[in-house]
Amino acid sequence: MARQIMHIDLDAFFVSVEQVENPELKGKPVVVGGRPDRRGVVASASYEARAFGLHAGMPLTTACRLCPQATFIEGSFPKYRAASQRFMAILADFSPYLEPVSLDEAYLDVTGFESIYGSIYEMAVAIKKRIKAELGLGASVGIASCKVVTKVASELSKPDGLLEVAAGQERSFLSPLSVTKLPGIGNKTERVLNGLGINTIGNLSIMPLTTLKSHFGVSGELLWHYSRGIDDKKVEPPAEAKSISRETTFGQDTRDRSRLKATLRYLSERIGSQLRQRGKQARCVILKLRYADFTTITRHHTLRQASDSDQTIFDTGVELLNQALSQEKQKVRLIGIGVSSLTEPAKQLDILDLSAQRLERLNKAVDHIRNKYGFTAIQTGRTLLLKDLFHSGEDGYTLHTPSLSR
Ligand code: TTP
Ligand code: MG
Repeated sequence: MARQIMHIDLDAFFVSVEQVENPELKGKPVVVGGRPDRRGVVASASYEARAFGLHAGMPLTTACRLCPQATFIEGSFPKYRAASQRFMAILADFSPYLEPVSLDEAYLDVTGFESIYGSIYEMAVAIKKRIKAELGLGASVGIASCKVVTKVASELSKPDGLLEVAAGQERSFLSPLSVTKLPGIGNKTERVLNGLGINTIGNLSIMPLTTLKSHFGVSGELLWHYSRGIDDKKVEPPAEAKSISRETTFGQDTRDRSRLKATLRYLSERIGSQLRQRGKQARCVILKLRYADFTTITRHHTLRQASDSDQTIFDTGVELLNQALSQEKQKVRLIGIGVSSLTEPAKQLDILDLSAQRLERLNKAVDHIRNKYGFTAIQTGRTLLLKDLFHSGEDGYTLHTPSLSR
């Protein structure tokens, strides 16, 4: 039996959440990502702003030049995360076969569900209605027999769209569209394809498989299948994250050790708190630095014993930072820290290791207060310095990252 899959993606997600909170922004050019005089890029642009050429990833300064009348909003990740959780909960009510892809995007396997809703199309209408009624947000939905076609269809139908591609029509639906509509085709791949005389997905679908493989390796095979509307991938529940990382860009490049360390301390605390919330420990700590000339390096260190302690993550990060700075004289533009090789916590702490037990109790107490009163309710001496660097909100400092990641 042919599968029936939906791809659901919220329209101008971050901006729309702001418009729900602030209805006078509806119907206007709005940008979330930061104030125009700051460095950074557009995270989300309203469709009215897109009419001026604005899009995600564009530097804010360019966005402001093209559309000075737009409202620029810093954005608040916790708000978007909360909206995302409610969005996913609505989808999970419709089918248990849910695969969240990002905050505002998910696949739903709905094979056989037409008996409940009359048709899959009607089911999609019901999903859109609930999202609108409960969250005030617009969603676009693609329906087809495989994931890649649903994704192209939802994108094509935006905003507030609904597009169903009938079984058997996958290839003819894709054929006239530009190759850039296929997921995974960035500027570089597009240039190579154009060089081969391929502009539409139809052009791509008649290329010999061997030609595509010779240019793109295994991805060539994937492209060849996609172009014919073939994608066997299942809708799968999310795998557990294999790593956690946090990073931020500085307002001004710096080599000031106390600033760098204060930021590292804050990021380490956020990671420690995430680890403990998920009941995980990490074996590997990774430091990321981007220097003034945009050179980016990562350095990692494997711990002898897995840990979820802020202090251990921070200490390891500082060691890696000192090593890196001794080899490079440039100022730092971005600093990030991450952990990987996540494991279940060791069953029992060594009962003789009183300091480890004390540390665990302290971490628990801090997490408890932060869950109740917000992340900045407790600050360590070192992170207090950050007050001058970042805006402090209820959920912590607002970091400057292109994706507004926590
Ligand atoms: P998208 O779904 O790609 O974009 P969108 O929802 O703003 O607009 P639409 O789907 O209607 O085209 O991304 C979802 C959110 O993810 C977006 O609102 C903001 C965030 N995001 C970033 O922070 N940085 C980015 O570069 C992109 C593409 C998205
Ligand atoms: Mg979206």
